Amino acid sequence: MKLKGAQVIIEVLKEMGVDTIFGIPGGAVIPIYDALYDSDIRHILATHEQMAAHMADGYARVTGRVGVCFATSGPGSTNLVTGIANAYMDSVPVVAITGQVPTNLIGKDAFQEVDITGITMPITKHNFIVKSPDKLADTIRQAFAIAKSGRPGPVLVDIPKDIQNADIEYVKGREDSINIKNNVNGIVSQKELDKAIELILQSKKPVIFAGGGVIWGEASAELIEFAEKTNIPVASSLMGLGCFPEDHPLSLGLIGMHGSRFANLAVFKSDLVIAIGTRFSDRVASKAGGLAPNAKIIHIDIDPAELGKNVEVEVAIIGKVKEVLKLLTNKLPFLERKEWLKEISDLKEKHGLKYKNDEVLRPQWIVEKIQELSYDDLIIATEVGQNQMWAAQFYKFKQPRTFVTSGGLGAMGFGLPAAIGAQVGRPDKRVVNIAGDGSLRMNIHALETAAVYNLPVITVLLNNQTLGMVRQWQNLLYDKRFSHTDLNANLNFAKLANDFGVEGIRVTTKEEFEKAFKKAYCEKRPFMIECIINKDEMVLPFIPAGGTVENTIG
Ligand SMILES: Cc1ncc(C[n+]2csc(CCOP(=O)(O)OP(=O)(O)O)c2C)c(N)n1
Ligand SMILES: [Mg+2]
Repeated sequence: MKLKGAQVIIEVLKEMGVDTIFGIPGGAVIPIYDALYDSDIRHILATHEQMAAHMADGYARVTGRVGVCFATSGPGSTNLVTGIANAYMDSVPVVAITGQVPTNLIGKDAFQEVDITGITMPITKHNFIVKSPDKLADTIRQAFAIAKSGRPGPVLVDIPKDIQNADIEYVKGREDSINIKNNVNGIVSQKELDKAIELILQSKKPVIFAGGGVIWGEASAELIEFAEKTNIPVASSLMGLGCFPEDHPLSLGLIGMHGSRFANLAVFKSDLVIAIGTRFSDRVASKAGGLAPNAKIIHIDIDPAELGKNVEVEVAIIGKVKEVLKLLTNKLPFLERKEWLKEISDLKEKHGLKYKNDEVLRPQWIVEKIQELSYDDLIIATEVGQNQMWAAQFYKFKQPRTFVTSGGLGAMGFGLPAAIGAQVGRPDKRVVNIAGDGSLRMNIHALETAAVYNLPVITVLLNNQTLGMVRQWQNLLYDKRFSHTDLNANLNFAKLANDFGVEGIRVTTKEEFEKAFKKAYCEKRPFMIECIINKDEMVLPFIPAGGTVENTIG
């Protein structure tokens, strides 16, 4: 069938099962948008391309599918950069399609020409520029295959305008018409497995440290089975939250810089760490060897480049975490660990997360109340800073793909657009964005998108009138020299939300919050609840960068 290049792009997206695209049109993608006009694919018009990328990212995180965004050449594509870097750092499958100036103008500083494949080289799993019409269809198919194979990540396809206008013979393919040969051959090393089993049998104080790879590897059920059979407690990185139910007796919850002291102590005292689908980021293993100084480490990951990168490991198992966990569970007997589990429950009693629960409206209470009032059935997104850490600490995640947060990049402004993308991907669920006032300022115009498409995201703004997390560091580590962290307290976010078409309610007391949240939760439309909180609230405990649990503050 003869089609225009732009039509081929839309046809291939349909082959890939794409139902939603986030983007903004422009000169270099007009042909693609023209072809989109005739298709059933839903398009969400963003207010800024960074938003489109974060929306695609949020959509991918909650659905497990590839998120797709479109941008025009030049500024459209450079606006995607933060969003692409964010997806790269957190291993999220996103395909970004950008328009490019016609091939005969490339390299001539044409209007809105920018070398976006060069710019995004270090922040994409792979990227392409399509220079010949006959490569177009397979390049897009390949982009999807790369984005979702092995360790997922973003892929960018840059398509010059003349390729979009070219006449192309299109032959329909299928979602699986391109097979990626990644370096995981599917065979798990027997030798490494045997070594792992021996270490697990010998260990008196083992812990599991689970990361986002468990979620992307769809291995939560296998993790629960493995942990229950071996009675090994499970700690989680920020990206791993939700992969193991936090109400499970074996759950330790979050570890690292803002993990509970009890969880960090449990890992610190352990003699074996079984790390699964995690990269030992410096937010967890801040000081080399300081996370678990007496432990041997078994590291299981699909990406061989992660094994031994940030910490030295005794046993490195390359493979799909789901399969490796099944193999380990089958080979191990039921193990009882009364002493270790007793030690851990004593630690929990002594060093669990706490906050002052008085009559004051406090962020920790707000997070707990959100969970209680919504019957535990939410997807939580966050911005970056204290808001993010209070959400991670006090919301008890029980299901994978229910926590959407910018982990590796820590990009303020991620939460609201990601929440919108998540809401598009999971219309059956309610998405709450726990936000900070600094971060929300960055992308507040995404509220308009929520209003226009009636996406019932609830923004719970923890308004402390400050760049709180930076202020906290200044407070604790920089002698209270609050350099440029106070924000304009006169901005009325609730009022601003109303102007964007989202009902905004400002609250200052616990009673007002409860009333407002109940209302927002009952009515299926977007809301913003602006909670005025004290700027001196802190996220505790806190292990300063480079320290260990022995340096914990709070
Ligand atoms: C794009 C971006 N710029 C700057 C930072 C540095 N930074 C990290 S947390 C933070 C403060 C965030 O303030 P707010 O959103 O109000 O959150 P709070 O900590 O007050 O809850 C800043 C400035 C960042 N992470 N991202
Ligand atoms: Mg703030």
